[in-house]
Amino acid sequence: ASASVKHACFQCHRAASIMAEEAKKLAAYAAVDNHVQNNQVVGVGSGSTIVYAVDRLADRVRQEKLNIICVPTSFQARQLILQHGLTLSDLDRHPELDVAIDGADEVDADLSLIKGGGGCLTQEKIVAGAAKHFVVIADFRKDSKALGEQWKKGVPIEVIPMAYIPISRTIARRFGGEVNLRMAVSKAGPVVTDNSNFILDWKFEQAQNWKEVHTAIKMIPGVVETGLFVGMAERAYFGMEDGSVKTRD
Ligand code: ABF
Repeated sequence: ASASVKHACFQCHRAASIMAEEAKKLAAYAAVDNHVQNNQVVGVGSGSTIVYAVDRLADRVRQEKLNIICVPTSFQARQLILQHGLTLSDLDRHPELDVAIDGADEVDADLSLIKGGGGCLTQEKIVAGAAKHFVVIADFRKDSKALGEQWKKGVPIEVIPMAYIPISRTIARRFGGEVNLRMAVSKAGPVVTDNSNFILDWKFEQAQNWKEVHTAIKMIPGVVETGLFVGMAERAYFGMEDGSVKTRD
């Protein structure tokens, strides 16, 4: 009996992850179809959901013969752009973007986001901030009323390596909760970002005024950026379990 229970759980897990992948694709396709037009400069986010957006973008560029220039938010995004044969640029040549599309770890009712589960938050925020429109794509698991409801790993914070201990102590003292240095999967050392920095994950205990907290954390010497994106996203697309796409403005 226990073997069949295990088997059933594996099947459920597999069905749930297939559903989540389908939901990511729905959100990504909707965002690319609604927000990308010919002759635009597009910011390309990071993570697994953005892979579907780049697939769709590349299909549209080929089929509709669009002239699109892409600015990446990470090494991963850069590779995706190149692998799909899209035109790669940067903020030196294209400091103003028409739209940036990116994933998120959690999106609350006010469109405040936690980002940086993949460690690319600083470049993601720079690119989103340079765009006229910033659009988020996510599956139904990222949709929440208040930050922390769904994403349990905390707020990622990129820091200068030599400062990670004082910063961790200051955040825990002032805002409560627990702050951990993010380690590589091998546990051999810390995760190092595309900017050669470390990532702290702050597991907060209660909802906060995210704008104030973000600003206060940014003021701590050695903090490069926080994964709190407040007042930046214009719209979020959620792929839902029933195959629909939900939007939030
Ligand atoms: C990036 O990728 C990050 O800011 C966020 O942490 C993550 C979302 O990844 P996924 O699309 O794989 O859920 O956008």
